Amino acid sequence: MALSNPKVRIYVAGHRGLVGSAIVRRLEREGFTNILTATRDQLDLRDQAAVNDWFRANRPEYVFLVAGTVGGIWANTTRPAEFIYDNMMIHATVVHAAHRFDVGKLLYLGSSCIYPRNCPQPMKEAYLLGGPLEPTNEPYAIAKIAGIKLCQAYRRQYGSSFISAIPTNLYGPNDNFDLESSHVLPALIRKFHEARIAGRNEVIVWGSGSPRRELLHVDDLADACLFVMRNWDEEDHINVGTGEDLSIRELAEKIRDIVHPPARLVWDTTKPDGMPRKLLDVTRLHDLGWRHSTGLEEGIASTYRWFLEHHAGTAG
Ligand code: GFB
Repeated sequence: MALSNPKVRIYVAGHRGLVGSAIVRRLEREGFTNILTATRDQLDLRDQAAVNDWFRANRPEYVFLVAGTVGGIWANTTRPAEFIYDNMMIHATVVHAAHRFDVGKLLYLGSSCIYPRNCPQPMKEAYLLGGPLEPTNEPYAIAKIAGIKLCQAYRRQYGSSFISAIPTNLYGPNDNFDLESSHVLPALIRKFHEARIAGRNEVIVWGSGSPRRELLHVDDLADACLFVMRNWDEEDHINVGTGEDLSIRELAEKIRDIVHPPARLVWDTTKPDGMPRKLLDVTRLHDLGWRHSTGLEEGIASTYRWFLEHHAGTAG
């Protein structure tokens, strides 16, 4: 069945996460009625036998493989074993089961941290494996690169229609706001919010403020995922981003201006900067006809509203 038939069976692996929940919302909005999901308790995606049984019983026709152990720079630095093991296993079991049980098409998501640390900017798809990786996220990046190579290998050997997209840094509803494991944008929303509630006018921001990041709202990513599922069927991966970046200092100032304007930024330079810059070259996606639609200020404001509705009671 085509991805226009509302009855087509679509498995979203990782439906409770930032990305998976956005894809489910997007699919529901389009009227799909057979969206398949499984919680961690129902299915351990690291267990090949369990994943095979689940695919045999549920027979998905399309798979969005967006499950994994993810986190910000500190989680990557302090939990490298989980980041490499969980992700290598999850990617392998799902790709293998998708092949065994004849999935029509699978979309796998990588991450912009898979490009070399000193990659020329903006980063074209062809720059993958052109140099050493950023040490703070090397285990995660290796697992993500392996996922892309899995999709390519199954396509080459078995003709599987498995594709990979590489999203830039993401944010939005259902993000992780835990200060130890989150990414910079949700962490700073929470830090400025807590300072505002406590009447404090200083907020600690990690690193030097000079690294640059490109940020994409997860609803735009979900839109792009459906778009590439429908419009891309190549061995090569495809970048998904906005094509624009800003420094961490500029990002922190934007978040401050929305959440707690009187606050002053205090830099904790004992924390790592990570990759100096990772701006994706999105020419390939733009040429196919897709562009993001959520501006950064608008996205920060709506994510802050989401945070207020879902977390503010516990966070400050
Ligand atoms: O978002 P983030 O954790 O991930 O950090 P990466 C981005 C930048 O923001 C780094 C700085 O330079 C951080 O030092 N930063 C400033 C902060 N204040 C904070 C804060 O309070 N919390 C956090 N988390 N950062 C991760 C990778 O890299 O991003 C993964 O480790 C993955 O592999 C993911 O690719 C998208 O962009 O540095």
